[in-house]
Amino acid sequence: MILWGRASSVNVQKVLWALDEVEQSYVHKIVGGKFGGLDDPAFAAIAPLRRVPVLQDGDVTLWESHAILRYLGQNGMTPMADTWMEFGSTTLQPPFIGLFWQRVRIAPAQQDAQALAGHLNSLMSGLTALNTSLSDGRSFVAGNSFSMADIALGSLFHRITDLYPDILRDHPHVAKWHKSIATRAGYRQWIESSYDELKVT
Ligand SMILES: N[C@@H](CCC(=O)N[C@@H](CS)C(=O)NCC(=O)O)C(=O)O
Repeated sequence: MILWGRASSVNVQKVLWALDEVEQSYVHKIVGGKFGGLDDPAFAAIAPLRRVPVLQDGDVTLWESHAILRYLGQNGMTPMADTWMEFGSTTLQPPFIGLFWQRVRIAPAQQDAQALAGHLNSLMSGLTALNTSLSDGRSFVAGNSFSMADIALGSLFHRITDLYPDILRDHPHVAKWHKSIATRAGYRQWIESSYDELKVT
């Protein structure tokens, strides 16, 4: 397999973590961000949006990080895992991205306090829904087995808790789940990494 994408992208990090979980070997082609290369013809030909990640497996080419997770997770993808992955795409990740851009990727002088507050509010609603659901005591997002849904959601939490260290104080079930997935080798290697290269000052 060939994975295209810079390791500082949270969407690429999901795939790196997933490849580690399924013990799949791959060639890593680092493009995007400060590395450029998204407009190179070889990349543009396989990535209509010229965004990362892109995964190639023989004749199969996939983009959209959650589609890639589903592909890698094939046998372990349950309807519940799928549901929580969609929750990630539609509910949890959009406010996280908005918040991350406001706090990290936009110069302080250009930051919009009202937009930031809106993103934080939406993120908290998503966290509350996840916390309420996890209060049934299950170990992972989609049941008692680790799944790609844990990667889709869990990949956001290093940055969330780094930016807002107390954010899980009132979400104990999410905090417990995060503590457990954060011990996995793929999380440690790919998710728990510095995002200094993305900071605009
Ligand atoms: N919905 C897409 C989002 C892809 C995306 O926005 N990728 C960003 C990185 S997180 C990108 O390619 N940005 C341009 C760059 O890295 O130069 C996914 O989940 O894969």
